[in-house]
Amino acid sequence: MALLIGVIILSICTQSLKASDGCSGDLARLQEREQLLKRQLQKQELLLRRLLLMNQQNDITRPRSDQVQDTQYTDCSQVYGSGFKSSALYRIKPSGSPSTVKVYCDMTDGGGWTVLQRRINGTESFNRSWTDYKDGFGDLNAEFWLGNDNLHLLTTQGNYSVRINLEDFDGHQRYAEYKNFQVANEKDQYRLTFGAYVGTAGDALTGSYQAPDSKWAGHQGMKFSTYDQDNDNYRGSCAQEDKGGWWFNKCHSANLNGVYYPNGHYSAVTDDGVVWYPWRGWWYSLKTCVMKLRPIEHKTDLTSDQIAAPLRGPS
Ligand SMILES: [Ca+2]
Repeated sequence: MALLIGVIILSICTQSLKASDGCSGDLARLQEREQLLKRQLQKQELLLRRLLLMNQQNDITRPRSDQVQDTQYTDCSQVYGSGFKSSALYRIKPSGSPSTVKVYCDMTDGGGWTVLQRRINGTESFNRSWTDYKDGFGDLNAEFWLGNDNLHLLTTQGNYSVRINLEDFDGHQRYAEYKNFQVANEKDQYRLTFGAYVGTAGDALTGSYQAPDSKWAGHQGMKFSTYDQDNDNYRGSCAQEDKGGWWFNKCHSANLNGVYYPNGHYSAVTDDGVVWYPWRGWWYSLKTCVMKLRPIEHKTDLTSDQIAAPLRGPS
């Protein structure tokens, strides 16, 4: 608008007061002003283009436009099966979910994993309320909890495995996988049940590595607890003492929502670190932890991986 007014004044000035010295001064100032406004406009257009580009790059990776409206994936395994092989954010709609849910799909380890929890650097507090754990919290590209309602919907729409990838501060990696991982609804305090274990990190969830421990340390059949809702088997509150929400017993042999200690080894009043007991014990807090879900019938598309490999560059 300022530019337009400037041009009009400029035009009037030029036509009616061509010979006037005073007008020449005004004319020069207006021309200067016009150039300034043009430069500002160019800057703003450039900024807008950059913002649009950033938005396109950072936004949810959407399925091809012809599938956006028609296809609703119930989990990341279906996203993978439809040809989307990049680990990124996608929208899914688990059966029974009132709305779509933004999730991080992990397409490594055979692909098709819906990530439910991630710890990488301690930026997010996991000492959160019942409502926070119910709805989920954090940043899907960094540290987060997907939410207990989503966990319930996902794990009850089929037969799901959970895979837990762990890393310590020396760069060593281990994993644990459980079949038939299922989280009950809120009425049943998101009770946890799971089946057979395979892996390299040790079977912390059943606590069966030492038979007597499973009675108080195992997590099979445990309800979820937070600092404001104590559903554990301990006379006190495990969630308050161990500072995170979890399926506590009396209290745990795995506490993956515990306090993030930046150096691994720690000392505290209770074993409140990011703990996976059978691997590094109660007094070592892990560096990274990712928990992810996939239906047991998931099919890894090896053919496309094998085809994709030679296409990386001409030989
Ligand atoms: Ca208690």
